[in-house]
Amino acid sequence: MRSWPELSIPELSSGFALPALSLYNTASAQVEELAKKKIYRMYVCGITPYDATHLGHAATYLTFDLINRYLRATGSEVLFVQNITDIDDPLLERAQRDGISWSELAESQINLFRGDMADLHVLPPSDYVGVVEAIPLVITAIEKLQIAQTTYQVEEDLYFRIHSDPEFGTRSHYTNSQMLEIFAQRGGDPQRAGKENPFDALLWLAQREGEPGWPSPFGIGRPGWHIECCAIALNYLKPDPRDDFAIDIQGGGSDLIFPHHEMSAAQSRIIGDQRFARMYVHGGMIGLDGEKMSKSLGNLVFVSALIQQGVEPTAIRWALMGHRYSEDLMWSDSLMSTASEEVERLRLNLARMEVAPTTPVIENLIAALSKNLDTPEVLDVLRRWMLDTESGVVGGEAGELGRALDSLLGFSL
Ligand code: 5CA
Ligand code: ZN
Repeated sequence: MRSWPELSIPELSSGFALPALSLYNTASAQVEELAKKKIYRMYVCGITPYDATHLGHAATYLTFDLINRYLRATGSEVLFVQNITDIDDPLLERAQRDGISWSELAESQINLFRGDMADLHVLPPSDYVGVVEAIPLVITAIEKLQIAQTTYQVEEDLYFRIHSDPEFGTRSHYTNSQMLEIFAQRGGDPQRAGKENPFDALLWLAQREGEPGWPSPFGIGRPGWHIECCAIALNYLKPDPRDDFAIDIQGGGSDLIFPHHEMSAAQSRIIGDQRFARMYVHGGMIGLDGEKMSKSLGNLVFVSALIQQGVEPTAIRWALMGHRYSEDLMWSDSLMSTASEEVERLRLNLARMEVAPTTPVIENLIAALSKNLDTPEVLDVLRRWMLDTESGVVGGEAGELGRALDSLLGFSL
């Protein structure tokens, strides 16, 4: 699938040393340093294209963009892959409700998403992969699970024995009853008769009447959700078999911790004979009117609507950076208007002939980012610099700061 256009990133001057990036790893429940490496492999779960792009999506992709930008600024290469769940139950349900074809709905939403990501200055993935185009890879992945004797059939559908992975559950840390409840809420089928274990994951769903299907050795049907992400990640990120983990970062919002990332990791472990991700990094949920922003609730604020109202994308980034990525945020219009004012003030300060010293500002914002993306501190560092500049402190170089803000924060000023 076509990605969105590449952006040029100004180089940080070599005078700035970037410490190793620390991130909160859901699997270890600790903030950990990501050891310096030449190549990082990052997989971020992409949209199901039927209601793009709301601020929850924007927050999640902004988080991984900041990680991408930081790791690239250290001089490393970042292989970054993202999927599109362009066939799944919710997409089919929405298409049916609206009386359009699922593929047209997906295509229009993917186009919207690409435009929004480009507007938001999110660096594009090295590979942007739809599930439909990845079906041959999914089939090969399922065949590997079959060879390892970890699959079984329930009627015409195929399941994975989740406990084939001895580490099942260790990435998400929920109790059995919590897992049961969440699994049922997030697309799982713990009650289905014929399953060996309630948590076993659907690998291949036989074609249902009125639904699309693709030929496979397991019959005509379509992939289950979790297998799509591990098949795409393992194929496009090309893990090094000598590494302890197939990839460095598995990312997404915290709604994916269980079952999605737990199940993908379990399947991947059998397919690749390697532990899946070194770190599981999750963004908090963005909400509106007291509830998580979600398509099913319909309480959405769209990036495209904000931009149409004249909000500048840098202000959207600023507004979302006001809270720590891992925490939930209740959105309000006042966050947007304050962010727009602060970004305008930043622009005016960068345009001054004389500005307060900039090198320590860049050092401080690098330090804040390195500490589990402390973006509230990043904004405070910039606010202190604006105050100093406005009160007549001199000695800085606005161009140097503007380039650092572009390269590390994706600000276009
Ligand atoms: N296609 C699957 C992942 S394979 C999916 O979850 N799609 S999604 O469209 O529902 O979400 C896309 C990404 O945005 C996911 O990483 C999800 O965790 C994140 N996300 C969804 N809603 C929110 C929200 N309200 N706040 C923050 N992130 C969200
Ligand atoms: Zn996913």
